[in-house]
Amino acid sequence: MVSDIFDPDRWTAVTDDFEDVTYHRADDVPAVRIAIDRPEVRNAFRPQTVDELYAALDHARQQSDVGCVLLTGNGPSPKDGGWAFSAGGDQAIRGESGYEYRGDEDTDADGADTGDASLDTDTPSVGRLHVLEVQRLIRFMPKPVVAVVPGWAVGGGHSLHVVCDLTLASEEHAKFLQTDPDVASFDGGFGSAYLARQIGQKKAREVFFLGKTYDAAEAEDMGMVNEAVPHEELESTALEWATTMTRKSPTAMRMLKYAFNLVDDGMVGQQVFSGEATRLAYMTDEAQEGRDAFLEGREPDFSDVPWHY
Ligand code: S0N
Repeated sequence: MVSDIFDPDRWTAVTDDFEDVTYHRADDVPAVRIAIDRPEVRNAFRPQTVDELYAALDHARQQSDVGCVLLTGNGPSPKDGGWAFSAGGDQAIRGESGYEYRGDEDTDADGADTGDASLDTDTPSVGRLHVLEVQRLIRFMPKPVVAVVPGWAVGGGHSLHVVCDLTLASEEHAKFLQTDPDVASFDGGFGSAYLARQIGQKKAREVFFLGKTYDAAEAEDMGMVNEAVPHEELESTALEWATTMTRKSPTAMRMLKYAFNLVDDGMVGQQVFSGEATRLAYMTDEAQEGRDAFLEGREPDFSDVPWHY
C-alpha cells in the first residue's frame, strides 16, 4: 500500500521498477508524486533509496509536460502505524566513511557487508553523501518541488524538506527534528545555512544545537512550513497546490525559482539563472541574425534591434 491518504484513482504509476521509492503521475494535473517507500524504518534512506530518488527526480526534471513535483513519504508503518516524510540516512547501514554501498550486491538483508563484491565496478570504494546530489537536483529543478510531510522529518530527511520550494505538513502527525549532531553528522549546506535563511540564525541554531521536536503549527510559525492541514487532506491539498502552480507561466515560474535561488547560490546561481536568460535570448530575431550571419560568412546586422530602456 502506498499510503492510506493517497487516492489511487487520481494517479498512474510511472514505473514499478523501484524497490524503495514509488513514482506516480497525476491523471488530471501535470504533476508527479515521488515517495520514499520504507515506512517500517520511518522512510530512512539507504543508498539504493537515494539512487532511486535521484532517478525519479531526474526523470521528472526532463518531462516538459510536468510542472510540479510532490516529494513525500509513504505510510503508515505496518509495524506501529507511525508516519514519516523521512528519518534521514539509514543508520543501520552507515559505514566508517559514510554510506558505502550502492545496491544489495555485497550486503545481506540487514545491510551488513558480506565481502563478496570485489569486482563490482559500480560500487564506490569510499563513502559518499550522495543524498547531497538529490538536494542539488531539487534546488536546480526547473519547476517547483513541494515537500509533503505526513509525519517525521528528521536529520537528512529534515534537510530534504528544507531544500524543497514549499512544505505542506500534516497538522496531526508532522514532526520536525534535527538529530544530525546526535549521530555525529552535519549538513553544513542547505540543511542548516538555507534553513537559517528561512527561520533566522538563532532559530536555526536552536534546531541543530538543542534538537527540539517541533509540530506542524510550530514549524509553520517559524517559517519553515508553508501550511499545516488536516492529515486526511494532505494529499488532496498537495494536488490543489500543484494545480495552482501548473496553471501559471512555466517560464515565469522557472525564472522566479532561479531568481530566488540566485542570491544564495553565488556564481552557480548566476550560471543557472543566466543559462535560462540565454535560452530566452536565443528565441529572438537578434540571436537568429547572429547565428545566420556566422553561417552565411557575413557581418551581423543588428541595426533594427532596439536598445531597450
Ligand atoms: C525518527 C524518530 C524520531 C521516530 O521515532 P519513533 O516514532 O519513536 O519511532 P522509532 O521506534 O524510533 O523508529 C521506528 C523504526 O524505524 C527505525 N528507524 C528510524 N529512523 C531510522 C534511521 N534513520 N535509520 C535506520 N532506522 C531507523 C527504528 O530503528 C525503528 O525500527 P524497529 O521498529 O526495527 O526498532 C526516531 O526513529 C529517530 O530519532 N530516528 C533516527 C533519526 C536520525 O538520527 N537520522 C539520521 C540523521 N543523520 C542523517 O540523516 C545523515 C545525514 C547525512 O548523511 C548528511 C550529512 C551531511 C550533509 C547532508 C546529509 C544528509 O543526509 O542530508
